[in-house]
Order: sequence, then C-alpha cells, then structure tokens
Amino acid sequence: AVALTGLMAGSALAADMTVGFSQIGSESGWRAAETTLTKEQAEKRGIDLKFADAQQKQENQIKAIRSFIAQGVDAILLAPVVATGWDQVLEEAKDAEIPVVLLDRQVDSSDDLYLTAVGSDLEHEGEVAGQWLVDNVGDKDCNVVELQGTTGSSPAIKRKAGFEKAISGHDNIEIVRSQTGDFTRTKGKEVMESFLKAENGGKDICALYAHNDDMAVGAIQAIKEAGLKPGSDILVVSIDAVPDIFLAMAAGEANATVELTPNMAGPAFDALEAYKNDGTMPPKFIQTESKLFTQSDDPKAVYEEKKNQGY
Ligand code: GYE
Repeated sequence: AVALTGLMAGSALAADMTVGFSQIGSESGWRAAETTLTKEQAEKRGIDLKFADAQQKQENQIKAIRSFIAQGVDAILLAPVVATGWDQVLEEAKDAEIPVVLLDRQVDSSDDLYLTAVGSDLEHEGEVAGQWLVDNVGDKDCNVVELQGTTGSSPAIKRKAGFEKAISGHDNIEIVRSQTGDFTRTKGKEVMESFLKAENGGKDICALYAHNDDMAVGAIQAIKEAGLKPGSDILVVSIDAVPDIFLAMAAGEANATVELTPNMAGPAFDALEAYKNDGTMPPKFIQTESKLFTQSDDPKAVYEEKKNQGY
C-alpha cells in the first residue's frame, strides 16, 4: 500500500523536479532575500525553478500559475499577495494534480486546495511586537502610529490583529493613526511624514509600529528629517529582522523587531520531495520561528550574520 501511494503521488525524484514559483515582487529586503534563497535552494537540490515576478498584482500571479499548469510543472510555490480570490486557480492546479505550496502568506481558500503552507504565525508576530511596547511604556500614555502592510494581505490583517490583542486592556496605549505603507521603504517614509504633520510635528507620537522593517527604515528617515530622535522620542517596533534594522538598532534609532526567516523554500522543497518520492503527506502548516530582537542583542553582530543569509 505504501509503494502504491508512492506511485500514485508520482515517483519523480527531486533532481527531475520542475517547480514554478509565483513570487509577489520585491517590495522589501526580506522578500528579495526569500527570492535569492529559493533560487539557491533549488539549485542545490537540482530542481529546475521557473520564476515569475508578479509585480504586486494578483492577476499576474493567476496568469503565472495557469502558465505553470500548461507547462506541466511538477509543483508550484505561491507567495499569495492578498488572501482572497484564489479558489478558482487553485482548483485548476488541483484538477491538473499539481501540488501547490504556499509561502509566507496565507489564503482564505479551503486547505484541501493546497498541499501545505510554510510560514510564520503572523498574528503571533503582531502580538510579540505589541507586548514589547506594553512592557516598555509602563503606565505612560502612548499614542501609536501604525504602518500597515499591503491591504488585503494576510500579514497586514494578522499583524494588525495580533498587535491590537496585545495592547487591549492597556488603556494608556492607543493607535491614533493607521495606514498602509505597502511594505515598502518609500511608502513607509511618505506615510510617516503625513503622520508627523498630523500629530503636532511628531511631538504627539510616542511609538511607531510598522508591519515590516523596510517601512520602519523609511519612517526612521522621516522622523529624523522632522528633527526628532527615532528610538527615543518615538519608539520603533517592527517585524522581519532584515540587516538594515540592526544597523538602526545599533545606532539607537530602532528598538525591536520580530524575526522572520527568508528561507521558506527549504522546508517547502523538503515537503515536496518527500511527497513526490513516497507520498508522505506534510502537515497543512509548517510553522517557522518568530524571535524578538532588541537593542540588547548585539545588533552589530546580528547585522554581520544576517548579511550572509540571503540578504
Ligand atoms: O514581512 C514583508 C513582505 O509576506 C510575511 O511580506 C511576508 C511579508 C514580509 O514583503 O517584508
């Protein structure tokens, strides 16, 4: 029965595998590293990777998936830009018996439409960030501005919810402004400039929560240009742990980040190889770690380490 399952699941060895990867784009340093590591992992394993950059557009991702299906790839990796609107194309992949593995973001579709999802607990990340703030402001009143990720993306939705959960019950902490910065440095800076203007030149802002480090890095620039000190006048907490946020931390300009590994492809290919070789069904969710880093974690040393990890 075991051998039969293996046969039914297809007996392609890893070396023969062709995998299509529909990537969102390169909005952040984290995402660029994920792309680099996915290509590296594929090469190491002898996997033929077909890469498609969707430039932030779901319609481009849907087109890429259809083209992968038409080419008869052995599997598809999908980093879904938004959470909704995937049912139809995932059904098409399923009908073609091509397993789909979700990377780093999640979809609202039923979980029988994909093989597994590799990613972090996005809500937990938001909670860790919020808890850091709760632990560090004490009883002081604290007006928070929030830079959200891409509208409709699972990390934007869940990181917001997690943070709100952590600060709920702490009436001294309040989110006074919240807007999307699309996970980019440029937008992070631009939106932060408008927050600063609206909040008494920034004097009424106690903390910034950014859904990723890149937006925080852009916002840090805006805070400095407004004549305030990021990291002390305005506390900065964000998510990803990209190298540049550790430089900011070393300079005292950022306070905390929650680490997200850019190596989502390693566990994804492990799961696909096992599935292809002997029909092993992976769990529906393969969770990566979320670790908090602060200024006391030797940010300069972490920066050096990070630079060699796909960034
Ligand atoms: O945190 C952000 C990115 O989807 C979880 O997307 C990922 C997020 C990541 O561009 O930097």
